[in-house]
Amino acid sequence: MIKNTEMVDFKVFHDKWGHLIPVEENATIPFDIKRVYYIFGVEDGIRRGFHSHRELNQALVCVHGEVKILVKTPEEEENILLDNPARALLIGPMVWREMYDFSKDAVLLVLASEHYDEADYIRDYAVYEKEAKTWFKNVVSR
Ligand code: T46
Repeated sequence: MIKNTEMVDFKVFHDKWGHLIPVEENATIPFDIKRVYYIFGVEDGIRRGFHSHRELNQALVCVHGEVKILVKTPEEEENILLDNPARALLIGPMVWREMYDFSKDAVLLVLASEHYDEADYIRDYAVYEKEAKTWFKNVVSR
């Protein structure tokens, strides 16, 4: 995995009535969960994201359908298929992300460590690249 990203497998409780996955802050997910949002109904060919966060930690779970995520730093990049409600992609600070190839039925659930703050976004790739190069040089990443 590239720096500041990680996959987490959730414990699934299976029984004859179906499946259940509990998710707890600072346990299953290694941060406080202050915000939850979900993305769905994304049309064919749409690509979203195109930004990084300065501070935010997030866990992305495709709870239905599938979606691909490009995660990228100035040094490396990876494309990850999310197609399992029992797996989360953790994305830490200063990682560029794009979400694409949403299946029609995809529901992408996101658990976030902070409330919404537009000032935490870096939406210009050139600005991101400059800040991220310095950040990765100076900060010990997870
Ligand atoms: C991320 C990826 C995975 C809010 O008002 N509150 C919120 O909590 C969020 C997430 C968004 N918004 C508003 C801001 C925009 O007017 O919803 C609109 C769409 O947001 P955005 O274009 O940022 O959506 P994505 O899919 O490009 O990115 C989102 C998150 O914003 C971002 O943090 O990492 O999903």
